Amino acid sequence: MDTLLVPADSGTTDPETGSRESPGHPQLQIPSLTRRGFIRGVALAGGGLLAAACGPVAAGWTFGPVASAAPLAAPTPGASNASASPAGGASPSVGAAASAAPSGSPTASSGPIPAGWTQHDIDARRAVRRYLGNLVPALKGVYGDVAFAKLADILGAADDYPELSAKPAFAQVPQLFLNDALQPLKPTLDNGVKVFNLTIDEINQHIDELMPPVAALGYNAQWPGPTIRVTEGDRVRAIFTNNLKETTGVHFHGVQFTDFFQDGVPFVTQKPITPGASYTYEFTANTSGSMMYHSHHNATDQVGRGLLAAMVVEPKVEPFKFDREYIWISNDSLGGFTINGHGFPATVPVLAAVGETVRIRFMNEGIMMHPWHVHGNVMRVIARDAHPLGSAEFECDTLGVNPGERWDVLITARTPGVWAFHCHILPHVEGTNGMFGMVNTLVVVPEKAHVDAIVKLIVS
Ligand SMILES: [Cu+2]
Repeated sequence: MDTLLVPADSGTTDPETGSRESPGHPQLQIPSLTRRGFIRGVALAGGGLLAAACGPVAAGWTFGPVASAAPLAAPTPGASNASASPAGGASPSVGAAASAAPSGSPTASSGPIPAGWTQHDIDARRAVRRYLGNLVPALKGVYGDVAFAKLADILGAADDYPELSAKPAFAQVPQLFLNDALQPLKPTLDNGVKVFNLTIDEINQHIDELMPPVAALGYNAQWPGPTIRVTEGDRVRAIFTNNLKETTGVHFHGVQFTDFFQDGVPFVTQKPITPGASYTYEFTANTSGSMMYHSHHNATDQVGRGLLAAMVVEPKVEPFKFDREYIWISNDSLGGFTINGHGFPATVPVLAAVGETVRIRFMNEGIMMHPWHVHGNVMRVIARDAHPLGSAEFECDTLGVNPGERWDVLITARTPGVWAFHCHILPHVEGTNGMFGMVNTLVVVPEKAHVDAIVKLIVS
């Protein structure tokens, strides 16, 4: 089983403590792909796309109840994203925040608008161009000449557009998640206890490289924080050092504690963790499944700003068979509608070869329900909130995940293609400037070697 993938950030993990150094600005370098002669070469610096990424933004991005309520209201045509400014402005709605920057610059598109199109079409296409970036030329070797010709036509590759020479949007941001396989948070052992050392930090989070980074929070300077992965029956000790200027508390969500003072709720089971202080939680992971850890103090604000992460307790004997595993944490506060701390087109695709089965662990750390819909494929739902469904397993293509819930699904890839995979509350995913926010894809390729090649391309 490959525990997925994905672009490791350039941060480093201290082997002793598991603490991560913040990687700062994007460091990923993807080598240029062979252009295969379907366009003429263009030397275009990807730096042009990074122009907006400078200082962090605090004011105007601060999460508040007014902002959170905005996406639930009927969107006002033309007001949802085109006019919003994530860098300034007063309290943009989260919907506006999620969609404004990536495609809000019509001047970025050049050339005439094709007959029958509007600026919406130009912007919508550009978002997808940014999502795929310079992976597009590689798709010829994956899907073959006929399919590739169609894709190239759909994207207008003959225009030799700038994004064709740039890394995919998801490779341009730091702290790409799902990388615990590459840089796991390794515990130390103390008399059989697995000891995890974590920090709670103020960070600058790039929801999308075209957006100014947002002033966020993160465990070990990551949003989401590093996955804590243990085995059923393990004794776990998690030591958190609070580097914030405010108090906090950490709750392990889904753990069936035997000592309620480990439950992480300030003023119920503990005093809050003060700035500069450390606090130790210790418990036995008695049950297995998909769990989370997050702030349980001023949580609307602190979780909304990024104090959220996955905890996976492996069973002693894994009853399910799967080839790859993805953690999919949604949030809908600071930075808009995000999957693992990023919004489309900076979301990281799910990859699978035909015949492979992927396990996705949906975790909702937000304040709204999100119905995840996969195109062209079927999800077999195997567990809810770390409880296997057994004979109640079912299949669907749209699965609502409420705040606090974890749902585990298996998808067996059967048909090659780039399949949309998105929240189906439409204001969370698409606006007048095209798709944004909670949009991703399931990329099914014919051979496992194709997955390996794409991963290598991404992480190299
Ligand atoms: Cu949604």
